[in-house]
Amino acid sequence: MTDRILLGLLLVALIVATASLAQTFVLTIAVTDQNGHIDQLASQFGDLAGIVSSLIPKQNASPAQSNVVYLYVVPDFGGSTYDAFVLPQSFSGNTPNASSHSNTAPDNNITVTHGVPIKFIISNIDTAILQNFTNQVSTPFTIYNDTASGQVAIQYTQGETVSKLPISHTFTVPDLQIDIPIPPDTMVVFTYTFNTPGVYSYLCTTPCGPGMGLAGYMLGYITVT
Ligand SMILES: [Cu+2]
Repeated sequence: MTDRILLGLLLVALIVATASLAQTFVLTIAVTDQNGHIDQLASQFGDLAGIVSSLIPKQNASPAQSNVVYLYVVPDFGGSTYDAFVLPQSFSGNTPNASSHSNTAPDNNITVTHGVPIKFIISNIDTAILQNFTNQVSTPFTIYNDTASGQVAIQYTQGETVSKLPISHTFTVPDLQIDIPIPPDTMVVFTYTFNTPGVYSYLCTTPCGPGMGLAGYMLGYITVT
């Protein structure tokens, strides 16, 4: 019985508090309104609960999945010679010690949704030329390069052959025939639609050091949901 009274009192207090909050809100709108449309605004903003909830960031909602994936290629990211694919959110400015087995590998795993075009933007700050790349283009891509005469974008279309292109690394998904060459000091952009949910490894096939084939460095996983 006492519990019910307490609950009732709490409910009344809550109603009073909400009502006074509503008044404050309407008053604020009235003051800030310069056109004198107070009544209109008041009725327009009558649904206070709806307004307030729309103003509060939905912190518990799952993060919106972006259809753009930004990826850095960072030479010596894990210490000397340990090059890596690095997600912007994982780049802290510190160098993880890749040769230490006790060290947790950086998270460079990517999650995307199947059936929608995903744009990959890969920024490579490595200036090393480690291999010449030759292959037929399966997934079209564009290489952006800064030259003495300005920025140059070179597009590679499906079916054409790339011949002896000097590269630092590749972005390769063996299961999906994605094989994108990454020349030194460039940005490489391509769009791919993953059709089947699953987990796919992405890696660099250029002999670029001990980061090659090492999860968190030149190897990561793409989860397609
Ligand atoms: Cu590499």
